[in-house]
Amino acid sequence: MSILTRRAVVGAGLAGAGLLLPGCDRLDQSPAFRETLRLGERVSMGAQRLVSDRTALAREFDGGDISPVFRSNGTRVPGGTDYAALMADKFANWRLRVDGMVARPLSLSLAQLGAMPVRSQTTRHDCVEGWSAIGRWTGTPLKLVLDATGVRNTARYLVFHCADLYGASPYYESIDMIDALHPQTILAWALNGRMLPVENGAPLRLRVERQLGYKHAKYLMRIEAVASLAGVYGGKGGYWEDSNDYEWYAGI
Ligand SMILES: Nc1nc2c(c(=O)[nH]1)N[C@H]1C(S)=C(S)[C@@H](COP(=O)(O)O)O[C@H]1N2
Ligand SMILES: [Mo]
Repeated sequence: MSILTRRAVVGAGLAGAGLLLPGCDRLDQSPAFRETLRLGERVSMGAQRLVSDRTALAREFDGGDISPVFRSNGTRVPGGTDYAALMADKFANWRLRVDGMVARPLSLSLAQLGAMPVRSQTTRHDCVEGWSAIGRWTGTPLKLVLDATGVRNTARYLVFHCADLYGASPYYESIDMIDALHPQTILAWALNGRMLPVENGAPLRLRVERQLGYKHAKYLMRIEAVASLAGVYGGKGGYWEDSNDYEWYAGI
């Protein structure tokens, strides 16, 4: 911001408060100057809105608001012998890989995730297919996992690789670092006080509460930090983005 604009903004603020400074009076009359001021305001308000919107919290509900049934959508149980074997021993042999652009790749068991600090939140899930449900999710804040693995600051996205296939393509999703570090972004292993049911993504699913349902990847197997989404599967950042042109950023 130039000194002229800075002075002008201060002057305008005082004018708005009914304390117009005499020295600013003439400058304030100039149409060109007024235009510059309006433009400056628009730009900074736009930037402000962008930042605050992305970091604001999603609404949290009370226990009494929890839906009697949290319906399942998409895959209800991943096919294939690998997932069947994991399910058979209640996910004792399941591991979450965290790799890509990280200093220390990790392989985390459910017990290890459960031993980390926990967050619970009662939120509304909105699916593009036109239904919503309120549930209480409990899990590990994603930020803590990222801190443990040392994500490089050149990484721009996280890719969530899932256990289920749609034909030959695995379900996957991705988010940027603003959502990754958001306090309500958790790796959930419980729903409504019980271990996550298979139909809702056992043993672990993403909750990214400021976005629509399809971003909340279920059946997580691997989180990969990348600089670009271009080389990942179809390149659009998610299964539905690749196959049906869904929006990559599905903010609500
Ligand atoms: N791995 C995987 N994740 C997924 C899906 C899926 O089919 N497979 N469906 C998505 C969609 S469209 C929605 S609305 C939610 C549904 O979550 P729920 O089954 O717990 O209701 O999961 C999302 N995550
Ligand atoms: Mo959905």
